[in-house]
Amino acid sequence: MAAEGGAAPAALQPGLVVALQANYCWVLLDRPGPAGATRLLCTRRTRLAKSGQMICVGDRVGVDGIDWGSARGAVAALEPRAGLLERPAVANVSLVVVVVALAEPALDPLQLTRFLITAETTGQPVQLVFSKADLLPAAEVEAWCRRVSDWGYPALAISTHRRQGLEELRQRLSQPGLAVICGPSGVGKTSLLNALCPELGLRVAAVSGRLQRGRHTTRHVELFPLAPGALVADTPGFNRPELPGDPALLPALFPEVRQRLAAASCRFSDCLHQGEPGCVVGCDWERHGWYSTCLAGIRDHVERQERLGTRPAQPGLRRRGDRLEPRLDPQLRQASRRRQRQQAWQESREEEQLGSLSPPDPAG
Ligand SMILES: Nc1nc2c(ncn2[C@@H]2O[C@H](COP(=O)(O)OP(=O)(O)OP(=O)(O)O)[C@@H](O)[C@H]2O)c(=O)[nH]1
Ligand SMILES: [Mg+2]
Ligand SMILES: [Zn+2]
Repeated sequence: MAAEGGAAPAALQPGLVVALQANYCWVLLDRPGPAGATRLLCTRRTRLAKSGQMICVGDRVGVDGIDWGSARGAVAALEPRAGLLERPAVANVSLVVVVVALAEPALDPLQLTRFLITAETTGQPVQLVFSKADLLPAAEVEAWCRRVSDWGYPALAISTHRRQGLEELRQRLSQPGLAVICGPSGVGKTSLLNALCPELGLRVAAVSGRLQRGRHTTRHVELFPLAPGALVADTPGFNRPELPGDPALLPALFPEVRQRLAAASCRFSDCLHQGEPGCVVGCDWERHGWYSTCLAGIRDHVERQERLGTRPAQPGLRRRGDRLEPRLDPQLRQASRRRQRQQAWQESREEEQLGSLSPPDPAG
């Protein structure tokens, strides 16, 4: 690989990060190189690492120092991102597909709400998919679909076993852009990709234990082409999505609130819609209780951070030891992959130990 620095910089080869592997990433080049090479295993230039810029699957990058013989190179530039899903980390997302099973594991509306909140933080369209429709009577499937439609999410009910709903899903995923499939472990995210593209032959595994939880079969985010210009990301399942760090961000992440605020504005500009007299959002919507639970969770988290002195003193600044540093653009912030790995590992340990009966912790 070429040395860093050097004389006149060679033109960068543009490409897309399709997978990460330890300290390397796989880049799919926009234009094939000599002998038709399209995928390069790349390191990351130290100046990118020093600027704190994490590379995510879905990032558009510029590669230099290419050794065509061994199909290796180095990522030297990172293009600005349009939409970032924080966990699982995927950049330039244009559609977030939240998949939850109707059974095995049982559908938990609060957990689903937390996935929807995470999906909404991208600012991109969200498609809800109910998997394993073969495990419930049709009337119950329909009841779930009506219920979430009232939340603002028309859902697709699918079954890979019965090949039900797959063509509708294929159409949705074949739109140009990058669709990311996320949801709890064991709901059948990878199975549905296999059903759409049998040639992928991705690994899936049966759910296990009393609670029929997933076994964290998919370990890495990876992009697959589904149609011209349409990529789909399979992601590792996890069970407890985090909530935003600021209570004021929460209302806009609920379609029910957005819809009510579009029709009339609230009397209070900083209203958190907790049933105050005169609040236009009110409490007469199904998820209001979970909205309040999430809000309380975020507030507890903020209080805990303030007590421990780990809360940023001012927006735009963050505490590092006893220093305050400018907060990086959240789009480019170094997300703590290690923390996410630890959490996934912890979750799989908990599940191995027969799973716990406690509901997801609203404080994240
Ligand atoms: N009954 C039923 N089971 C299904 C269906 N689709 C997938 N499964 C089963 O669900 C289990 C988990 O499937 P996976 O595709 O590995 O689940 P995943 O969401 O990718 O799980 P992680 O990779 O751990 O996040 C497997 O045993 C599948 O056979 C379905 O439509 N109906
Ligand atoms: Mg999987
Ligand atoms: Zn209000």
